[in-house]
Amino acid sequence: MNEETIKPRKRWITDWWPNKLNLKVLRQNCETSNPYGRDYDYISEIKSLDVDAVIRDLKELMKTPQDWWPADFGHYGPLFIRLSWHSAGSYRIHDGRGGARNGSIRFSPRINWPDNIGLDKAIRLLWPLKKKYGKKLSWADLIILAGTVALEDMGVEIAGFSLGREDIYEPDESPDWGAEEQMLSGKKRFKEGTLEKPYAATEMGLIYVNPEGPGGNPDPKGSAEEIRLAFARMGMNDEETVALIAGGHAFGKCHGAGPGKHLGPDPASSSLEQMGLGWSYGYKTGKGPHAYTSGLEVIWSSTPTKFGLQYLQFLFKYEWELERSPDGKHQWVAKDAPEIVPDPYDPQKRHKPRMLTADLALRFDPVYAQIAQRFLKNPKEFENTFAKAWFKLTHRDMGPKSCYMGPYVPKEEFIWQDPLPPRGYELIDAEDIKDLKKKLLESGLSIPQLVYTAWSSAASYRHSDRRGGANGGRIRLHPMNQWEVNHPEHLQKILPVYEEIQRSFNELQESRGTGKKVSIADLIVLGGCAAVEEAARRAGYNVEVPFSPGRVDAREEHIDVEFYKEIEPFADGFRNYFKDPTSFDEGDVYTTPEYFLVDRAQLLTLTVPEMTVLIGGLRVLGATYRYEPHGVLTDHPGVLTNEFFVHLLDMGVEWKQADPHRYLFRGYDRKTGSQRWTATRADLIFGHHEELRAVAEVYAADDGKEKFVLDFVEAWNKVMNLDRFDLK
Ligand code: HEB
Repeated sequence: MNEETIKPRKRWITDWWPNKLNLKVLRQNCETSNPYGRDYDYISEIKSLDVDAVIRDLKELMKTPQDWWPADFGHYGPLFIRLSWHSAGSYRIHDGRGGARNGSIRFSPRINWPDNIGLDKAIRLLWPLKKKYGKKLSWADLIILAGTVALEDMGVEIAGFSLGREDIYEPDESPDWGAEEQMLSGKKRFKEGTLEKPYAATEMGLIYVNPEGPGGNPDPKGSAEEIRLAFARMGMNDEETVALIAGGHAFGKCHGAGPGKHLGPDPASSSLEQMGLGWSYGYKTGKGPHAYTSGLEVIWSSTPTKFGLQYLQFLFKYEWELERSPDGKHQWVAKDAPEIVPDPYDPQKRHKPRMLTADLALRFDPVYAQIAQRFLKNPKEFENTFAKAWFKLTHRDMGPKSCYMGPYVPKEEFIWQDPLPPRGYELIDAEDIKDLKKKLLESGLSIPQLVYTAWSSAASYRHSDRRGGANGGRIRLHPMNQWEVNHPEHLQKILPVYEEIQRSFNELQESRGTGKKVSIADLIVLGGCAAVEEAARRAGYNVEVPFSPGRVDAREEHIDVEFYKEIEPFADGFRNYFKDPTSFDEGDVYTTPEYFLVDRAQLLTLTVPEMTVLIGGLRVLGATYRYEPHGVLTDHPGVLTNEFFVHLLDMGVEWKQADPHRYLFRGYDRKTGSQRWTATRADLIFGHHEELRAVAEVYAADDGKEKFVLDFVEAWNKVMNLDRFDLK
């Protein structure tokens, strides 16, 4: 029996039907996966963590080499920085997934990526500290803290650090990393300077770009092109990019002591007795001076455990000559330089400075070069820019500043944290809420309009990086008010209605001296809640839709404009929106609307039943894109009935394709042949897909009517409050 050749005993359903819409991402990490159980609350655990003790322990551990995996230059700092960077660096802006917050670098696929070779060892080196602090310190926090403390220990004035990343206990399968079966897919993905969304890596299995250059071609300018796009996908501009690379490669080395053919398989494929470590290397001792990670053999500076400018100095000072690493990979050596770089293990030995093709990009791209030259002249600016970019890199998926924890949270607030102004006025009370609901319902705005606007505002939230959501009322402002799916032309007319209600309410409160005010952000949500309540009443159910006031209105200066421009959705099954495939931008991914529906549901942390009941409700409420009838399978839109499910599962209706893209369908009465309905893929999937159908049946049943209303209200309330960190 050998781990690489073991044949699976059984086939999984996904092996037989790989194209079946996979709902697994909506069932990840349920309570039963977490060994700490339901009552565990990481956030309250870390309140009693002695962070300074952890930092002291880390500093000691970093400088205590272990025989089983020796430390280059006697310091694990560079390795830990690479670990943090690879944990955080696969974040991408388009879906906010892939970052450091859940510690998923410990699991497949990430732990097995060829770009992460060696990080299995880095994590294992940290195990004594994880063991010591147990439930008070997650792997996710420890990994980012390790890199940050390493920077500090080696001379960087860091910008701060926050705790608060809770671990998961199974792989995170929500990110779409790409369709390639093979790792290191070459240049295929990065075509003509574009990359499909949401990808950020130019090849499968990389964090960003191939260090040898595009597809292994040692072309520094081509590499710069790749770097620019890949780092933009991480939300980094040119300055941040230069600072990060030059700052990161101030430290450590590349590992490629011998030929790659001696390298063992990745952790998931390696033999049982390797105990989860991968890539054993059969060349000489296979570690320390004989280690193999990237197959490149490069030491950038003569002070690889000390922060400084040498990387940039060498980059511009020397002429670089292409050479091959001991593994035959392209790298560059400083032609006319003396042997000034120390050996990690032999104090007698010295080397010439070396660089990767991706490093030379910073010299041969004119824009990068200009920034790098400026950093060379202004070392303090370089250090500051690096420290801030590092902070952003490692914290940008943590959400607003109110989610930050611990003694080292910087005072400054950053635009990528979706800052909100302080409230500064009294909250409205239950009486006010009742009055305002009445006003909203009598304002002339229809139930579909009220619901659609509230949904558009709240469901912009994504849990992957805790951005978006109703708080801030960003839907009022550029660029979210221009998103096609948000109905810019309707919004222009709808928003003044909310503003008028706000004005008269606030004026009245002011004249009474109550100190109370209401925000548009709250009114938008409240309008949706009032409309849902009214629609339930019309269906014969007197339910109260919960509402928690306290949202504030952001102003233009609080908006990360570039970011919100970039993440405009091209699909949203909840509103039955799918951008016309003929007008897709370069880089938009074309796959099915139902795939994007599930993807969005995952970002909203919805379960399969929650997603199902929300679709059924939003449709009968008429809250569809452009208020089209697609999927509105009821003769009384605006009444909260279970009719979407009843009619969807009705065998008296026959569905037929209505357009060549197979996006739209028509439902005909089987007896009379007359057309009854139209619907999209995001509707019919609830009849087609066996698991979704199973849930739809529950709501379509004669005893499902009330359950439908109650479950819809609960799921609605969940979505409206996803970003209310102030309530938690
Ligand atoms: Fe880095 C290392 C690549 C960015 C930090 N890098 C490394 C290596 C490579 C690379 C290949 C080697 C590995 C081994 O071991 O062999 N990078 C790269 C690229 C990029 C980068 C391509 C993009 C352009 N880095 C980066 C950043 C950072 C870093 C951003 C941070 C900030 N790195 C690093 C470090 C190191 C590396 C620290 C060292 C490690 C050791 O020493 O171990």
